[in-house]
Amino acid sequence: MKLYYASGASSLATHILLVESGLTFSLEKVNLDTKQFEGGDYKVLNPKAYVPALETENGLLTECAVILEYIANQATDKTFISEYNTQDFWKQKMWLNYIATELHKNFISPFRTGNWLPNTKESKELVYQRVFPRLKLINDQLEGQNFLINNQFSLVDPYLFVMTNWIRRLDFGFLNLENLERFDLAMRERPAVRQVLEKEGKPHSLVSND
Ligand SMILES: N[C@@H](CCC(=O)N[C@@H](CS)C(=O)NCC(=O)O)C(=O)O
Repeated sequence: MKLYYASGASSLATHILLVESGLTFSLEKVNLDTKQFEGGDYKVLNPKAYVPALETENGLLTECAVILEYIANQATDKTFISEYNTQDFWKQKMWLNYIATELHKNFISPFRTGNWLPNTKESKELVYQRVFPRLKLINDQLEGQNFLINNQFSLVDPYLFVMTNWIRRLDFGFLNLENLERFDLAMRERPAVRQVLEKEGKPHSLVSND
């Protein structure tokens, strides 16, 4: 498997789950500004022109939530995804979809080309207004637990971690989101998360791609 990623982008979630899973994979860094990677024009490979994308024996997969589900299904550790058609399985689906549609897309600036984070005071404020109530809902779910479902690490947590990492990057702070801060710190304690953050290094710029 080969993961196409950009530092600190939503691809971080898939990168973390790949390391957690112990599966063999390689990495290909994509420059989101130029849409180039070492192998050439990324748009030719993935016409959606965004990350993550995962090259698999089942073809090129896109959409972060789907890739997370794919990795969890390939892993020998079966704790990342619940058994099909159980209550927890559907809970995981709901949270993945919630993070993808209510959070991920709302973190994106409507004033930029591409799907990237806001970089002006005004756009940051607008994004904060949109994401705060949605983050608060998750914060309340996390009362008394470190991970989103049954206090056990699962495929949804790396995706949520991308969001808490963006809270930090955008300097939003965790006021009234203290459970989310605790979650973020618990994630940072995981060896896989540390390893991936170190490997990805400095995140993709907030100032380019306007
Ligand atoms: N619907 C896609 C959205 C992916 C997406 O928005 N990726 C962003 C990074 S977080 C990206 O690559 N944007 C390209 C750009 O801004 O040029 C998914 O859920 O994976």
